[in-house]
Amino acid sequence: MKTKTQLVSVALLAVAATFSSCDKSSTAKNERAQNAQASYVAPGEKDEYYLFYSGGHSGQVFVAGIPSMRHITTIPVYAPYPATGYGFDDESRKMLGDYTWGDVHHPALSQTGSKYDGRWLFVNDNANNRVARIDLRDFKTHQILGPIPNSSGNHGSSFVTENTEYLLVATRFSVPLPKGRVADPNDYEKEFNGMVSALKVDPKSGEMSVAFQILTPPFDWDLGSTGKGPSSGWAFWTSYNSEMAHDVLESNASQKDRDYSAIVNWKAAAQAVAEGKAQDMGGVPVLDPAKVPGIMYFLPIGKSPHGVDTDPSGKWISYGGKLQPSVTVVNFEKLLQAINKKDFVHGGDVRGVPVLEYNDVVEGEVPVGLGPLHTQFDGRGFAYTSMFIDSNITKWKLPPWTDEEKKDLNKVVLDKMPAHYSTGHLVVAGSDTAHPYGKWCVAMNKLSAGRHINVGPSQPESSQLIDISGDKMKMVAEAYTEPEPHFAQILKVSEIQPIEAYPKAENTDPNAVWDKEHTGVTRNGTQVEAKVLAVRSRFVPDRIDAQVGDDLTIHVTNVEQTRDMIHGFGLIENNINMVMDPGETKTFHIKLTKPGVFPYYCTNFCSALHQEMQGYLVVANTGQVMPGAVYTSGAGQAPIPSAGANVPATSNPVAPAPGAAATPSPQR
Ligand SMILES: [Cu+2]
Repeated sequence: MKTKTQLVSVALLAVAATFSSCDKSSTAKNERAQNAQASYVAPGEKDEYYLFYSGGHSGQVFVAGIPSMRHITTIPVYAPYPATGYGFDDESRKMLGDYTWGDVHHPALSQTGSKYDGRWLFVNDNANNRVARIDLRDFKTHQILGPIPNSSGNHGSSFVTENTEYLLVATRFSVPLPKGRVADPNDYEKEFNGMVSALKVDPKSGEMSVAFQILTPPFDWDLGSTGKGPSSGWAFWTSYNSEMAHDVLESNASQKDRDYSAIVNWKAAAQAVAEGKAQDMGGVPVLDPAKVPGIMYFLPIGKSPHGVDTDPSGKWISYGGKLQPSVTVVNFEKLLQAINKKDFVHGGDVRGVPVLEYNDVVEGEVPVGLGPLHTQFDGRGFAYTSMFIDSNITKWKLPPWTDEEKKDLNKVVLDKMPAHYSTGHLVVAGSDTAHPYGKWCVAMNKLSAGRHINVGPSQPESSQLIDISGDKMKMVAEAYTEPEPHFAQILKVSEIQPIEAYPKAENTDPNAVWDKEHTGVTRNGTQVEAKVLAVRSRFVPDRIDAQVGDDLTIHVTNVEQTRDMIHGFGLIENNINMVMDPGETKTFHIKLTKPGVFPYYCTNFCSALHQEMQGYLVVANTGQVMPGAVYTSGAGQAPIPSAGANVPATSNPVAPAPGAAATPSPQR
């Protein structure tokens, strides 16, 4: 084992090597022209793939095209996004709950038969223990589940099973459970616990619910991967802090040469729950693996492993050894044999969870270099590992290996592509399915020092597009990436057909209005409800009357059925901006507290007369009725105002006194 000082000097050497290697990456002029052609998408032409990349603590998901690498849209998930009105209407406000941010890490496309089915994209929130579902029919967030009970730090998430039966997620932080219980961190080992959770996904609607959980020791679960083929029904997680330290983790959690991977039989766990073997904790059936054998095993993996990735065949599980210069390849068939034979480390269970013997199940340690984090696969037998310290992508060959290769696994390391700098995640198109597209790999770099023109202390991130179709990797393009990129998914554009408008026939909102006759404002006591229609280039009605103290609800239907004909409803000084796509109805509710006349206007450019698309919310004082106020229907309808009832809401300091002669304007 290397001492800490040795490790640091190795890291420093690596950084030096990185800086010298960037010279090698500068490409000759004709090569640059070829690369430009490979990633060039001419005006009017379209990209071949979607890249869905996580926006980290921006709380959003960003979509870029491949090969152009152009950022083409933002899907707001955990943070309000005025550009699409997300977080302003009642429905999205309710989804966001009390939070205005999230920490998106690992998007996962839904799968059927270990293949992307183009239905949903699930993304985790590490910060507030949630998972969201984006529908690829409209590229919008439709559900946010959580905070998940008994779960803190939803980092090892979200990983879909082969047919999207479950999303499997695990905790990064252990806390006293159930959440809300207080214990002293000094009693960490005794009082704190982690959890692996299975979230059920409704096969029709995609609706997620918490199905069951498995209690774990207080390790910090890091990343996960689901099985397929021979490893169908299984899932794998890495951990750091098998030392169970509660402070100075930088050193205290890096003591052991190996940390545990959790090997979870989720099918057996689901069966155990069905057989009533779980106990309720915070409303969730929780399995204790010490009492329910056969659902969880531990496998020691070196050192402070980070990524774990199952190859397309489902046989080889690759672990990035963060603090050791190799990727550990586990042979799942050997692993299953060891489990079936109960071939465990003698007397070496951890809290009742059997520990597998490393040498029984490991096929080899591939010497990829320094700082291996994540591995992706092209479906042709090759693997690509992101090297955080070496700052490159290393291509290597999956087993089966020849005897000669086994003797010296340096022989299976085939190519290295410098990346700038400190590659974190990488994604190969379709890598987590049984049918990768191969062709493109995107390296998402953590530090991009000097890759862009200077915009101040916060250096823009960068992602790099690598052609992996040949023997040697080829870097063809680089693009700015919105912060903060973690994992991504790549989907072929031809595999989905998002809608261009919400069909009128599918709008089931009871407050939708499609013609002028059904629009209007009703008043019941202090409840005022406006049904507004938006069409190029006006709102109907373009006047809404209410009073201070009223509960005002406004429903706006965009009656357009033409693609991209979007209208906004921005209400001045009331912090409201709804945006309605064609055929969509949105609602917001507001308690009126201040009198005044508040213009509302279309915030999304819609036509030559977009500027004219505006109206007035007239908020009179309590009990005061404006003479022009119109209520179309409803019990408790406001009385038809008489001239005597007209009392100005506020006195106008510049208006002439009643009866005074108007001052002639000198300008006319
Ligand atoms: Cu408009």
